[in-house]
Amino acid sequence: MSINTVSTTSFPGQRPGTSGLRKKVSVFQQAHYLENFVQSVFDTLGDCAGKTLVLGGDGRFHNRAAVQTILRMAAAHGFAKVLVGQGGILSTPAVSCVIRKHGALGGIVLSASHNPGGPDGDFGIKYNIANGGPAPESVTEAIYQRTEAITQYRISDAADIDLQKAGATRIEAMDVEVIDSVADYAELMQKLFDFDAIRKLIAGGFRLCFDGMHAVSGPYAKAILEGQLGAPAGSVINAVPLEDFGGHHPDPNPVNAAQLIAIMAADDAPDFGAASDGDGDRNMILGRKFDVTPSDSLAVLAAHATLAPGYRAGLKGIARSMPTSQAADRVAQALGIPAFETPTGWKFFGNLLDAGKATLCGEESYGTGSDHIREKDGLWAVLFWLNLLAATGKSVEALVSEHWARFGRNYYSRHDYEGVDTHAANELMASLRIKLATMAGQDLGHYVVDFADDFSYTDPVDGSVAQQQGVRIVMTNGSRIVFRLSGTGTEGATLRVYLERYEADPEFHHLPTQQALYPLILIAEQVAGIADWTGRAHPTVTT
Ligand code: G16
Repeated sequence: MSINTVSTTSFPGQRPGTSGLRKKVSVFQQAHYLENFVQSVFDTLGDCAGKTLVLGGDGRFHNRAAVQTILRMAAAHGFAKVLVGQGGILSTPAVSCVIRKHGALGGIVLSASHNPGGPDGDFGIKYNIANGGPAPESVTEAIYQRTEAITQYRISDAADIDLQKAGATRIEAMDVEVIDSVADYAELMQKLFDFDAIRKLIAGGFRLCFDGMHAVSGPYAKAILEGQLGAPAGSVINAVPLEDFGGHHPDPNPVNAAQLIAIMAADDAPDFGAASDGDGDRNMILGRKFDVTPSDSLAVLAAHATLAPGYRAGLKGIARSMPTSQAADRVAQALGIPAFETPTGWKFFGNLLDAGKATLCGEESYGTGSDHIREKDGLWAVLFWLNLLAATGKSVEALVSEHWARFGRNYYSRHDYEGVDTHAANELMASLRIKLATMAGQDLGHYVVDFADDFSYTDPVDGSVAQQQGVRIVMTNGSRIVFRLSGTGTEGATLRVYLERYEADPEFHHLPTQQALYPLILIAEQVAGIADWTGRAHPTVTT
């Protein structure tokens, strides 16, 4: 074995987006592309002697090859040890959990999350810091600057290691430990939730269906839901991770999880349905013939949190991303705890969690989590719901309907226009920004504009500022329209339009969502000139 220094030249555009660097697999397969980015991460970290790195991914195409490359580079950079998931598999929440439990310097997650996989699909890489969470923008920006200047990287010429067998081996002077992908994570879940109560619920005939979407959470769900909690075999569907996710889009929303939606819509549907995404950090929650929006899920979990053993002491605060509905704010107000509004991106929750300002966090993009780790956590949300259902004996629909009756309902929907011409999308946003200054007080049919701005966030812990985080038009009655461009797509631009209407009167709590939001949808299309700029009469995906 020897360590070689390889000359390289920089690639343009290796700037991490909302959640790491995401590109087509073919881009990552170019010679030196992955190596340049990894060396830039290591250079940004500096001396790693004596330090431990955690490494794993969601099992998508190119995962194993990338793991072997990164191991050889970590050895060349002088890491003392790497903990790598068996088969190269670790869900994003599991990486966060393992970093924290083992006091690692950080971790590398190989995933493009909910984006499709396979040779023609997407690949991604993300660095997480010692608190287990995504690197903040100061770090990702330093990594990017390094990718622009890189001229060489260092790599061992050691042979591939056997990722299938748990146990210890060495590359150069570095210890490599192949760890059980599920064990540390499952141990943490047992501390947070009342497994006995959930076991009893299931033994009593309560039926559930979890859709692993042929992505990373299948093995975790099998081990915990079927193995530890006694759900009958087959309760977890699409449980085997596949390199191309079976050709599907591993994105847990009513459009992409169509099989689960059909199961939950049947007359003999299970009591509870859920799905997770490519890397296991997202969740979708369903009741029998009933779906729960991610924003409502956060609010319901917050309102009942003390029923779960890990949250008995109560919540310190609740944080949500700006486009997420304001339902959770109402719970925070009732509990007398602070509510935080951050830009889109889980990394913005890290400081609030570290500082003990927030306990629960959530995003409209099917992400929910807490201070137990520093990533959103799909299976954690599922277990939290199961704990609440076991503790209250109520159905999903009853819990949500009662919540609306108490707090009012925030009707909510997101309209995505995918694969839009990037220039046109930027022009649309620019033209919206020009209108902002004159919008306050404008009469828009059923609504009067209270204020309109481009969301800017000052982190209450370190004072860092993030600007241009989404154009919002807020009506005098609290209803809102938000426009922003996605930071996770790999083809053209994706325009996201977020629509929210608050309804206090229980008599109007059971309208079809798109109908309830129709006047706002029309305003959004007109104000932004969506059809003119994008050439699209309708969104690609409505959730
Ligand atoms: C990532 C981020 C989330 C964000 C989501 C969508 O999730 O971690 O915070 O809400 O992308 O971002 P955008 O609207 O910019 O596409 P994931 O699950 O893809 O890592």
